[in-house]
Amino acid sequence: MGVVNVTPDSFSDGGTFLDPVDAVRAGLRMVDEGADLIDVGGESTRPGASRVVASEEMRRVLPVVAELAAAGVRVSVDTSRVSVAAAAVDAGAVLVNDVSGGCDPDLLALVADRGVHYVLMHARGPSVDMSSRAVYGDVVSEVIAELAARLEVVVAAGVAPERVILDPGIGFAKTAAHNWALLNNIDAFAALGRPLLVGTSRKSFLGTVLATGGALARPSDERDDATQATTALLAAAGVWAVRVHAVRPAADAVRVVRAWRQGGAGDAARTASLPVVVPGTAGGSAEHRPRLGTAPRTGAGPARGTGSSGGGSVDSGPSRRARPAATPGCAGEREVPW
Ligand code: PMM
Repeated sequence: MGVVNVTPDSFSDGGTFLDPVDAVRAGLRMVDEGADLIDVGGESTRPGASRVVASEEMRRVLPVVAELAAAGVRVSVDTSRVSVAAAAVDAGAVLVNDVSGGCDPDLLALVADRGVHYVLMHARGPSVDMSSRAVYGDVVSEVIAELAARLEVVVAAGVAPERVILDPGIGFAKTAAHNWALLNNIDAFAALGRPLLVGTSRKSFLGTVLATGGALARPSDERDDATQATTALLAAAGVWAVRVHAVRPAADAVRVVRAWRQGGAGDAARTASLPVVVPGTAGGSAEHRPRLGTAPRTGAGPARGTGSSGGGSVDSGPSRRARPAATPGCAGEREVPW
């Protein structure tokens, strides 16, 4: 998954793709370099970031989503807002990447109705004060338990379980030590029974590890080599996808891991990472095809749900949908903080 942040202030690529022409060009280049998905975001989630208004977020992402989708690119929209997600899906996005952890029932209803894929990322609240929530006894078991609880809410809201991808939320309400513990125990997430997406790219815990003599963290634009180390290890661990800014070296790392496992057979043909079902059509497959590893690490899937919403149109949402009464793991407010 290649990242295109159409923001002035993302820590990793802020200001680089503010012009939609540059953003589209970057997304197309990432696809050429091996990305299966392009994640377009219009709101920075760096620690301490304030939210932008929905109209501005839409203004930033929609032209980019529309143009990439029209060019045949599988587009993911990085948003926790239902209005932005709805417009992006209308413009051709096939996946909603929700860093709020599924806190807005309306967003979940949209995902269910439109039959798009959904990334459920672990977070404990909005970026503005997430550092204060980085308090765990055992971070691995707590993040897994909190993700499992959120997954139940998501499925109860009518989202087909096979369309959900989980993400431990590296850096979101986590210290560097928490991030390393999660990565070192990434296999434990197989118990959740869903594919995993992991985003380590250029994050500050890598900069800290790479600090030299004067103890200054390596700046974000010099963390891509370290990111490739995490990509290789995550691919070897069998995760479904990594979310990266520098696509070519990540794609190379994935191919090397695959060749390593297959005795040098390599990666002759690109495989689709998403079983894309175009909303409103009956086509597509509901099966999960792991992209990075050779062995699915999905464990036993959640018992609920049949995936029958796949390919459904706006007005054909599943009848089992229920509005969740409580949203454990959410800050309690919907639009602000999320
Ligand atoms: N990280 C960022 C933004 N969106 N989405 C998912 N699913 N997982 C992540 O780890 C994640 C994300 C922050 O990184 P950026 O500012 O470079 O986009």
